[in-house]
Amino acid sequence: SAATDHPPVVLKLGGSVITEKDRPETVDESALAAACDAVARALGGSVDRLVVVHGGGSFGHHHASEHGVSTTEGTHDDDAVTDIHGAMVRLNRAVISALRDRDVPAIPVHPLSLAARSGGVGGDLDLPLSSTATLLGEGFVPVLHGDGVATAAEGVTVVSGDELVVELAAGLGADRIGVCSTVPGVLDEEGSVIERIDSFEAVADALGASDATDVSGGMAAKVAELLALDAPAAVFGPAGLEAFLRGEAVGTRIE
Ligand code: IP8
Repeated sequence: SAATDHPPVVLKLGGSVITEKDRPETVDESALAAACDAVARALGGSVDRLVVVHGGGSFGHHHASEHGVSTTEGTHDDDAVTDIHGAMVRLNRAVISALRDRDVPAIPVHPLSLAARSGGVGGDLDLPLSSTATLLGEGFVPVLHGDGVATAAEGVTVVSGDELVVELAAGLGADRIGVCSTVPGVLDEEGSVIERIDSFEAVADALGASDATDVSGGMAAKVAELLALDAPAAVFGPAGLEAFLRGEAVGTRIE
């Protein structure tokens, strides 16, 4: 396995946190700056090793939907792949440069160049981790992102940042996982933050899924995947990032 001596923190920065959702390919500069400030303050202090994953926001998603590409619908059109991947690389550059401006040794890792769904849609994601693990061991902060991914029988499909987080956390033996989204945590039916989720049944109950078979998409599926990991996870909003990095309990803890 690619697990390292120093288990990393895996942090997802939601695409809707760091971009302006309604304006194509627009970074939310102040949100990105605040997130990178928090990361820079934590590194070398409360956080020893860190992997960052970011989502697509207004970069990846509109190109993907324009070309009819999703996690299950692929394309064989290289123009479509270039549009989607190109937009994600542009966002990745913005994230890397905001981190490097704060002396965080951030290095891009592009999933399209590494990963595959060799068993097709619904099969396991094959994400070789030796480059990420070695970068981590050498003191860098690898920054991955939602991207296109080679998919047997489909051409190229989308791999979401959330899927990457789960693979990275399992494969690297993460210490803890943070998912920074626009909401302050996993919300119950009344809109209050659920403090702790510790069982699959609790996920379904809390999120109002009528039975286990409903737990197939959206937040419930995300929570179920995080629950299956060994490491504790938390889902929180931008205001909780700093405290999460300090190791404090924030948002919804999934453990
Ligand atoms: O925002 C998807 O990543 P997500 C990125 O984490 C693309 O779902 C390429 C649409």
